[in-house]
Amino acid sequence: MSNARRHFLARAGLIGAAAASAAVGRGALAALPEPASQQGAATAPPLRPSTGRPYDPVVTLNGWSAPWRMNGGVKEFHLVAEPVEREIAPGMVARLWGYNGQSPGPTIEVVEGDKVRIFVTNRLPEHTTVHWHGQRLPNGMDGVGGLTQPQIPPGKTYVYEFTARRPGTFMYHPHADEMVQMAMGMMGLWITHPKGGNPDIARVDRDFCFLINAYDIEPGSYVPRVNTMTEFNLWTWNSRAFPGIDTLNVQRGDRVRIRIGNLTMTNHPIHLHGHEFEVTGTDGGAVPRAARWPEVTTDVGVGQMRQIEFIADEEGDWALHCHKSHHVMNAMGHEVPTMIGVDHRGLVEKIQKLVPDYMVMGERGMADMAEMEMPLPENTLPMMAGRGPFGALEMGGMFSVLKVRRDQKPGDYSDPGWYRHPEGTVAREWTGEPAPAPRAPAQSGSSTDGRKVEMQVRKPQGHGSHEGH
Ligand SMILES: [Cu+2]
Repeated sequence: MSNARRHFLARAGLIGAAAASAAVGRGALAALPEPASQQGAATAPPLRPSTGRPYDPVVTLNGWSAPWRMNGGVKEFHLVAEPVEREIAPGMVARLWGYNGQSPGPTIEVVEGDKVRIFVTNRLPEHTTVHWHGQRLPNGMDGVGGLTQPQIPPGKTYVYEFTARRPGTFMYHPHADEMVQMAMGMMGLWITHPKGGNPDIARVDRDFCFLINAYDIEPGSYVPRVNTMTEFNLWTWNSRAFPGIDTLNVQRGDRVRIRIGNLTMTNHPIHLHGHEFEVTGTDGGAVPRAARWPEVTTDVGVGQMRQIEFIADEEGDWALHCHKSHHVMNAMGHEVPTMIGVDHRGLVEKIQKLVPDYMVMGERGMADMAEMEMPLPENTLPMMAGRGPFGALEMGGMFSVLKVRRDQKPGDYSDPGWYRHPEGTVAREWTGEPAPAPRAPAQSGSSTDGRKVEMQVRKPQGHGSHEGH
């Protein structure tokens, strides 16, 4: 080895040693940020920022927000696309694809003007990308596989970099083998908080968010069918179905914001009881104040986001749900004919001689099904479930409760239990004179001369889709 060469190596070694002692973190910052991971489906408390610009954090229903690290003024996040196990509700686990241990992935929270770098590692068996829905960004950061970037192969990590230019409610999801990857649960929320005051963005006391998603998981199985177009059987918020969706617990008088994004194949009219709200923003940004109007239901179309706001000034347990009645149920056989008004007595006894377990459902409506303890295949949720202070709720799917309490402390998101109604404020049984008996019923299964007539009530053939109901 020449002297010059030896001299060069010595100098390089010295420089290296000086740099290492000056900033131990520099080497680490050149490496990938340690990806955070979440195992359970509990609602994490708001992640208060300890570095970067200040903001009021959101609460992701049955989810969490991703931690970041500051690297030379850039906020760095690390998403890992991977197979995950998600509890849809107690009693049922789904094998999905998601990010960082769960589906949906963690909510990413940044502030308007932040420079952001997101590392995306692909641990799926096939390629993927991430599209940052609603963002202003350089075209090559838009995440459309094949169009704006090569696909991210399994095992590789890609880097996305852009400035969060516009405050608002956004989401992220793959733009690669989309039908499969979204049917498998790959999605997450992105919130860009305003920098300083914004005339169209109010400060709120509670800021909740969730994504609407849907799965088709055959009773007794774990993996969604990925080719399903419309006939999903699990209607979920953040990959949770009632009674697995946490309640939204607030203090009376709070200004409450709820941000909702829809990544299913159909629209969802989201309905809140007891209050009127305004749509204050979409994924296109804040709605100017003069353009807002009051609503109690807002339709969230496919690929849309809505942020609603209201003052929670009525105490109680207020239902918050999708208004499509088939979306507040869990997996069920839609081939069940409508049986209301059909008299099965006699027939059942005959069948039971052949099939001892035979049971008829739906003769008096389907409410019985919420009370009945029917044997279910393993890993299957009952069609209607959940108990309230007055009995079975007969709900499933996209249903939760806004709990407004006088004494729910600021920052306390814990469940206060069921509402205690003030005396005399609950619907009650009439105990006076009974209602008159129905008049000779031409419409209810008897002919006018009192003879029994046969009634056939069936849903139209070919029903099976949730669309159009
Ligand atoms: Cu719905």
